[in-house]
Amino acid sequence: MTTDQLTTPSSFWNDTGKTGIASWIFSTDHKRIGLLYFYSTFGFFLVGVLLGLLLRLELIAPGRTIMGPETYNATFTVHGVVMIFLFIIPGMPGAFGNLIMPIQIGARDVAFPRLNLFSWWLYVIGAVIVLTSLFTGGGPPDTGWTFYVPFSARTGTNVSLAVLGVFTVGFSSILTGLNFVTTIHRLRAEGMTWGRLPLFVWSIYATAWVQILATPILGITLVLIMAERILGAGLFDPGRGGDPIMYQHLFWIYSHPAVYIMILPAMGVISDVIPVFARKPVFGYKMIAFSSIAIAAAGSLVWGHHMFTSGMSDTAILVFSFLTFIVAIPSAIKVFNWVSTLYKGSISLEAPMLFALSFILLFSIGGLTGLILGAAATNIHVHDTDFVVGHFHYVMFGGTGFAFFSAMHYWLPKFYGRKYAEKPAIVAWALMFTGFNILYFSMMVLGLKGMPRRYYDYLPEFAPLNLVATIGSWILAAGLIVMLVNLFRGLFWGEPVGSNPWGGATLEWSIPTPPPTENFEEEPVVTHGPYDYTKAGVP
Ligand code: HEM
Ligand SMILES: [Cu+2]
Repeated sequence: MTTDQLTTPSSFWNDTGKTGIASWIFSTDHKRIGLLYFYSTFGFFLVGVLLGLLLRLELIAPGRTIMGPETYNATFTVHGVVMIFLFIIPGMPGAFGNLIMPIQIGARDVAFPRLNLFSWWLYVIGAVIVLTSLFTGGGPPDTGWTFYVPFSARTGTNVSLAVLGVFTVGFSSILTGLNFVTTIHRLRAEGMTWGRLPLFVWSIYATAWVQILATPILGITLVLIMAERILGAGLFDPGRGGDPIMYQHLFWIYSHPAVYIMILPAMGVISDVIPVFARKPVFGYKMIAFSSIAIAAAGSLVWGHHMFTSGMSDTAILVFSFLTFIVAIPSAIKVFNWVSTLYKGSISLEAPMLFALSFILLFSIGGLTGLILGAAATNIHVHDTDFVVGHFHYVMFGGTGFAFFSAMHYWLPKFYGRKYAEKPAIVAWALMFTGFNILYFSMMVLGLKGMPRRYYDYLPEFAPLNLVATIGSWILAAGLIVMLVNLFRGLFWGEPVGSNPWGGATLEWSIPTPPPTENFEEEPVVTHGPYDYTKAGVP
């Protein structure tokens, strides 16, 4: 192809009307909004990475290295808040949910395009409020991303503003959920039955319900913190008849389901990437789709596993522990089905697939260590140690992060019309995979040995592994830089790609690259399932 891809007359890059920056920040096109979300959430990911590297640098040796205890507290809090509320929760639905889901169901846009734009704006406003909290009032919050009372009610740092920012971002998440549920119910093309929905759409659908049902609880909880701080309401202060444990319940009733907002769309990406690069229909389509819903439902009942040491009753501990084990079943079903899809496939190891395969391994390590934490007896020993930090980075970074990178390599060329170079992508993947495991495996071992989390200093016996972990973080960062340079150089100046570079059978591969403004010249009539590769490239 010799023509400049981005100037194809009908491409969404040229839709007329507004120009310049206004054509982006006031656009109601789901593709433009998807890219806005992509750049804003991924930008915050990079901010979070920088803070994470600073944490690791402080921990390279015992004692003070680059920052004192107060700064360390603020740094891990802002690292956590940025990564959770500004990157990983809004990232996948906002960026790839928006870019891909409407096309995969054969729609021209989401059900409420203007509400979609409003959601992005709310996200930006919330993010700006969070950033403002760092430089105003008593300075950056130092409570940890969980804002636990009574400390969060008393600390002089700027918790109120940070909480208001997170509250605003939460609204954005609820509205996105409503928009996506409506879109998937109402805007599927003719022939796009529920049994033909790509698994990514199923996962976005399950996620959207969690966004709608769980996020309001976080909203209320955050408002209560503000009431506590600003009005002295005494809701969580035992001195005034309040109950601090109540806060933990309210917080985790949202925040455990929120981990499914983080991981379900990632599982959807993997379910779409694995069959394409194994050149085989997905194994157990119905079970994968059903397990997304099962995870979303069962996951709503397990929040107490974050509170085993809080003084809950033995009955509550037993029930929450048992229910936690139940959630492992649908997750394991997915892993089994992905591995079965690989079995006897003709596997092609390009970048999206390498990231997807590492997702399976890293997510499995994250999930299995989650069971160690879910069992009350073992939990007590590793509670609040680096074992927990290792565990959740395996799930959130090794899982969702790597799935996000897979999606970036797999889907972004569709929107830019150009592709990254394969060899540097593989080098980047190898560096990241190696660095990641050195970093977080060391932290898990440290946790088992008793190294507590959220401390800027530690006993000398923990020094060697902390040094190893910090070196791991540099290898990881080096891989990240190679990936970014290669990916963006490719998207803007790389080799042009056609409409279906990977041979996929879902609808996004049946329209031109880059997609036209309204996706489909005429409404598609879907005649086959999403993994029927004999029909690749046709609706
Ligand atoms: C290069 C990348 C990263 C590095 C080096 C890093 C490093 C760290 C370290 C050392 C801590 C522990 C602080 C402590 O307990 O003393 C931490 C905590 C945390 N990280 Fe990361 N991290 C990275 C990426 C991520 C990602 C991608 C996510 C989520 C998407 C994430 C989410 C969190 C959260 C939620 C905490 C807990 C904060 C708290 O205790 O309140 N991190 N990180
Ligand atoms: Cu949980």
